[in-house]
Amino acid sequence: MDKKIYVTKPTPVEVETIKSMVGDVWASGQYTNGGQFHQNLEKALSETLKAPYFSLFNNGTIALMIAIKALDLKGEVIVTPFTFPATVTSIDWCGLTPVFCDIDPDTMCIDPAKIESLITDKTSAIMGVHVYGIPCDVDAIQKIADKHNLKVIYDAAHAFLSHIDGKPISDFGDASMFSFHATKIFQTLEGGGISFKHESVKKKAELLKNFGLVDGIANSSGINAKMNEVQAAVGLATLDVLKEEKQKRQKVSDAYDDFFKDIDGIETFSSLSNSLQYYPIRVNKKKFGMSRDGIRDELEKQGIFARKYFYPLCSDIEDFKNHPSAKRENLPVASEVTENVLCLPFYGDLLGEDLGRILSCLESLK
Ligand code: T4K
Repeated sequence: MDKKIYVTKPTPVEVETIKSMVGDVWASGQYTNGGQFHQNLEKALSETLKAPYFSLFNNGTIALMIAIKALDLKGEVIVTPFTFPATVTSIDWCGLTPVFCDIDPDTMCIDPAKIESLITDKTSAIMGVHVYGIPCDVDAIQKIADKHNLKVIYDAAHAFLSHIDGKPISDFGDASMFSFHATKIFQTLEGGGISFKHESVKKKAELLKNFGLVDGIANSSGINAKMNEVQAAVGLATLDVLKEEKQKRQKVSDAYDDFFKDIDGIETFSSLSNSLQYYPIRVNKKKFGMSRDGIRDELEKQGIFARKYFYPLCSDIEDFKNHPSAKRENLPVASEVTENVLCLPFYGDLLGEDLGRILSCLESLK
């Protein structure tokens, strides 16, 4: 069989560059706790994301939990079920209750029109996900939050390069979390970052991520959520190659768009997202003649591993499924979308033979 093609591949950095940077970390003798690489990366990302109050963390999931704690959220958080489990489990791990809200059929993000009916006297926040980097309806969400005095957190795990009419995605909400997992276009092996709206909340998060220590003494209930120096070094090296990776991914995205433009029953989303993180398609089985699962299986037979991000819904997770908001009848759009979306392989190195293989396999399914 031909070589396997996976849904993604880490953004390539020359191994010699990594060896040299890790060598520098080693030579410095400072491996973690906010060393020079951490400081340099935090500053560089703050500039890249145009996020003045930006902090680094050891992964995106813990970063979300820190955002919840730093904003002092309590009770219930209204959240989309169409996301990676980490969005919802971070709420649960902080001792809060996730309340599921249906999604918009066009953007697949939380539907603002369905939020207000879920607000109770226990609601403290709305957590939207810019899924696949497609921005949530941030204005409508903020209006609801202002009216009911709620905080807004965005899970921007997929939205590193996203912007709305030229405004950086980190401008919206009280906090936006970016994942720097190895599968993300900008990566630090594991890692995450948060852009905060207010400096005071960033300062609190900085304490929480380092055991709550002030001058070596814990004065609040913190945790260890620090990014280490090797992660930060990988991040700095990855930033240097980001432009090239973006250009290549844009070409892959254009090639997919071109292929799908005349195909009935396949919807694409590149016009809604500028994150270049995933290439999702939505399959209309009746019109295309084959289901999402059918396409996935056929690709797999050829060694091409597309992924059902995000199936099943988070509202189907055993620990959450008995909450009234988790009932399928309350989530009709999400229930439909989760059955029909498939993320095709998407990364710069696909250009050429591998992309050709995927397209000819898809061609044979038409
Ligand atoms: N919120 C949202 C909306 C998220 O999507 C995520 C994570 C989070 C929060 C949490 O952020 P982190 O705590 O992770 O920072 C992957 C990632 O592990 C996860 O970060 C990501 N979302 C999720 C959508 O995808 P899996 O279980 O699908 O990963 P895995 O290991 O199957 O990797 C997918 C493919 O990538 C593999 O088939 C091959 C390739 N790959 C993967 C790794 C790890 C590589 O080529 N090299 C690698 O090192 O979750």
